[in-house]
Amino acid sequence: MKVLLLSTNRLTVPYAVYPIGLDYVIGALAPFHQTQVIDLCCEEYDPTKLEARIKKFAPDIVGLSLRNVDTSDSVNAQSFIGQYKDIMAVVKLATRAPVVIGGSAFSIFPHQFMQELGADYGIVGDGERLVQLLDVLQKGGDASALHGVIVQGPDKDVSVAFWEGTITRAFDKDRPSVGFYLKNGGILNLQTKRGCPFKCIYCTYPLIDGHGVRCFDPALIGKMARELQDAGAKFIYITDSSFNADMAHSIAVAEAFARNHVSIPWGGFFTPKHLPKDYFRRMADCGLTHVEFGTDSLCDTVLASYHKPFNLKQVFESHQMALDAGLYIAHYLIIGGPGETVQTLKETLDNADKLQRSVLFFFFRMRVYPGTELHAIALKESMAYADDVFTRQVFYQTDPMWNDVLVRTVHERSRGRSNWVTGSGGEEMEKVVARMYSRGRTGPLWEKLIQ
Ligand code: B12
Ligand code: SF4
Repeated sequence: MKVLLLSTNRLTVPYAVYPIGLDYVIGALAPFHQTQVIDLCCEEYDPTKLEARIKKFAPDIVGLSLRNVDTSDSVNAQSFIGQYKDIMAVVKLATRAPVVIGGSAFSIFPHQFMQELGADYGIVGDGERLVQLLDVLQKGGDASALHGVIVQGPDKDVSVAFWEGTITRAFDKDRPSVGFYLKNGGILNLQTKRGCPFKCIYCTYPLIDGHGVRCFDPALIGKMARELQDAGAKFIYITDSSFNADMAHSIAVAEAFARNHVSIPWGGFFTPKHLPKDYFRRMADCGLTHVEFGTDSLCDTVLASYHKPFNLKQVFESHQMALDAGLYIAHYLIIGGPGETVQTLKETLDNADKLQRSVLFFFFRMRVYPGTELHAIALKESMAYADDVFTRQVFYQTDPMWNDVLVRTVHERSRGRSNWVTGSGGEEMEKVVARMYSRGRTGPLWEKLIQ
């Protein structure tokens, strides 16, 4: 079949992100089907041109990749649902081929997206399973019987489903869109495993990738990293929910980078839990440069309330180890979730002062997603706003006055500190990053803010 895959993400905050998910979808489809990718991040959006391109390819099936529902940032709030509806309208105008939707945004809100966009099919979880859906469609079978697949029509219960075949990434350096990412920051990304074993109250990641950790073969990952470098990447971002969730695997991957002579800098998300003493030193020896800690709070009471798998002592120890290894460090904090009070906020800000040489990204309030413990808490606390978390970008709140206090307190304390950033920085940060990329700078660039 001729399969058109459309990456609908056009967000360039904090920077444009290579649509790695489609590489995996193509990896599963490639031996059996002809695929073409249109990446809407790489060009000025023009519905007429898009319609013409779709007509020219004349697909038998269209796959829409939906990455972000919204910015998940209460200070720079923006929803993308309207944008996806517009794109869907163009697709429908251009072709009568069935449309399948998938991607992280879809996996979080499958029923809602099916209804809003009027797609024919949806795949929750691993997109590799598109190959199974196409097989059923070609044979005239019942697609709704496939686990993790939704069809248009009456709602059926659906939960994340995984691909049990070999996971293969079909990265093609000659795909026209690759050049766009190389020119705009030079960051290409890499996945080394799927899933996260932890259970933080607000987190959607288990809805997308599951709780079970599925590690990829380090030898293959090392080769892929080298392929990205040879294609011209200037930085590799590891997309795993938590790179060190499986400590031994993360070390094996880093060593595979070294064996494959990967010499460009790389980074990813880490959990500041108990680490072997030489962990970051070994990582740094294999080229790791940027550590992004999903810290959330610097107060033990709040960490416990958020169900984080670490305590404050471990945050400071991990930070020090990363510092000693000469790494750039960022901490992501979520202010105002369940358990936050004036006192806990003060404790977090006082402790933030003690974290030397790092960037702190402050997100205010927690975005409420269905299927998370936070959603159950919000409903239990009778928060009227918690029943429509899709179309409204809903954030946990106990009292609106309290939210103002949070934001004001952090803003006052962050005055004069360029390394304390609100959310992902919004438009202002987007402009600065774009300007630096146009002058040839590469990588995530947040390290420039370190004081
Ligand atoms: C790594 C990451 C980042 C990194 C990306 C770095 C980089 N260079 O890649 C950084 C930190 C920069 C980042 C930024 C943001 N992120 Co982010 N990020 C992630 C994370 C952890 C992994 C994404 C990833 O690459 N996964 C690996 C690939 C292989 O998986 P995938 O894309 O989901 O694709 C699979 C399936 O979804 C499916 N699939 C994909 N496309 C299609 C298409 C079809 C047709 C089908 C059938 C299937 C299918 O098949 C693929 C293979 O199985 C996810 C959480 C998660 N676990 O998914 C959040 C996540 C995607 N991010 C999210 C958000 C909100 C953001 C930001 C908007 C935050 C902000 N305000 O700054 C920005 C947006 C950036 C941008 N320009 O788009 C949300 C999106 C959902 C939502 N809440 O709206 C997520 C889900 C986290 C969350 N809070 O819930 N992010
Ligand atoms: S460690 Fe990170 S990815 Fe894992 S559950 Fe907690 S917030 Fe989610």
